[in-house]
Amino acid sequence: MERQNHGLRGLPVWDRCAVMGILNVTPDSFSDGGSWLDPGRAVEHGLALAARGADIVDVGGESTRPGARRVPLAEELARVVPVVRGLARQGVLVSIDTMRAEVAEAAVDAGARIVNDVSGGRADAGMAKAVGRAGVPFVLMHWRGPSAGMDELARYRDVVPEVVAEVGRQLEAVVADGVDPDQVIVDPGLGFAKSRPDDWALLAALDAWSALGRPVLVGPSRKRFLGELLADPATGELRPARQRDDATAATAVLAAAQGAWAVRVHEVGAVADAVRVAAAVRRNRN
Ligand code: PMM
Repeated sequence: MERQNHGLRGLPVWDRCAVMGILNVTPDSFSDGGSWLDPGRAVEHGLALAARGADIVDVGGESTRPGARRVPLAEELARVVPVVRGLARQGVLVSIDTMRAEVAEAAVDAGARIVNDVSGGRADAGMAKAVGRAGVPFVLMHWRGPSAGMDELARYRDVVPEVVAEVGRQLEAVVADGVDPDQVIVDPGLGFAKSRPDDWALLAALDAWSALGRPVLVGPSRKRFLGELLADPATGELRPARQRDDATAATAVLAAAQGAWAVRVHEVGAVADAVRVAAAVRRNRN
């Protein structure tokens, strides 16, 4: 049977691509902002995600949508820590989606077992050291700069090798700061300093990441490249974010079929089935 854990310590071994359910405790995330700001409701939603098949619940307190402004540290802590604690107490495997070392540390103290940093350790000079001390798995996403100006940073000659190389260099940087290389998960960062063609090119070429020898997480959920693909042919209007879940499930199948370690999604039900289908096909390939 295929082993998908890649030696990550502190995590279960899944025989398929894992499903990471998204829990944004924010007023302004692009597709679910404002839905789960109350900690009690957020914990309930996290439990529902787990019940529907999320292997991991990713808790975030700061929106990273294009143009988003930073949230004060105290506000981010107040949003996420009670939710992480509430879910961890009930046995949910929680990851913390943050660019701040202090939030990562507080979340790990509250029971988070993965740190997911969309800046890959670049936004906060203390992040890699904090993760190194905690010893938990670290999601290192490709990032070129803050959300407020990231669309202007989407300039590539050959996006796939450039993104892989930049993540490779950042992997070396975080390891130099104390992160165990065997605990790193890499992520192409769909939608972050990427044009829509860049997103498709990256989704189509997940095998390129084998050069780094690390598990790959992909976050396609409800993103704009799907909204554009499915735009109304008559008006050109983008498919609304909450009507992109079927397309998200399709991207999850494609990612899982290419050997992704995990997919990060808002609506887990169809995706939980989809990754099992992809695993069955992979097991039957010659
Ligand atoms: N995308 C978003 C937030 N966090 N984390 C990782 N590792 N990869 C992603 O692609 C990613 C992320 C933005 O989406 P959201 O606002 O719907 O959570």
